Amino acid sequence: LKQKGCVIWITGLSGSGKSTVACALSGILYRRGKLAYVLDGDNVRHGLNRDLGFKAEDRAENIRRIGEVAKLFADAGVICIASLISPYRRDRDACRALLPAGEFIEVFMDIPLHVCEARDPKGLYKLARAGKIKGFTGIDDPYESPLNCEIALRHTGGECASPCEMAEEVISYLEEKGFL
Ligand code: GGZ
Repeated sequence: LKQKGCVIWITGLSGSGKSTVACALSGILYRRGKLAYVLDGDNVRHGLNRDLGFKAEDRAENIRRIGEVAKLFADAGVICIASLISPYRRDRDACRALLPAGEFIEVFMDIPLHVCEARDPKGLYKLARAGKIKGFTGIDDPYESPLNCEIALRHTGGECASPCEMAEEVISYLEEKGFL
């Protein structure tokens, strides 16, 4: 196998664009003939992690399981893209510790809460503000920003880069580090 596996861990608030960037990224990799697989928190919660809710312990377990599965994919030579809020630094660092140095690439969707909230693609922020969802990340549950992530995808001034531009930034990083 010529391909070196790794885990691209995309963290950020709900509505920050994690899934969209993950999808754009996997599309680019597919077109380049690379084996990639997306583990999306929201999707994995329908199957493997359907027993888990959103309390801190449940989130920790959600992240732990996805981290372990991502590691298996990386071991198999796959570029595994994990996209989940993963709000706690400790949980993300535990996933990082599962992989050899350099093979865990933390990507922070650095998008301000007000931008995510204005997007509100599923109307969840509105429900959280109305108190109909309790413990919603960014509203009444914490989000701990990464302190030393490999890549931060920023919101500069008035506009966000497009999901494609963001995915290309990750691609450049992978090229630079010899994964592509
Ligand atoms: C945060 C919630 C919550 C609460 C439901 N807090 O943006 P989405 O809608 O489509 O994806 C979010 C998803 C969060 O699952 P993760 O597995 O990514 O979270 S974690 O890493 O923290 O375990 C959101 C929806 O589920 N959602 N309730 N209370 N997001």
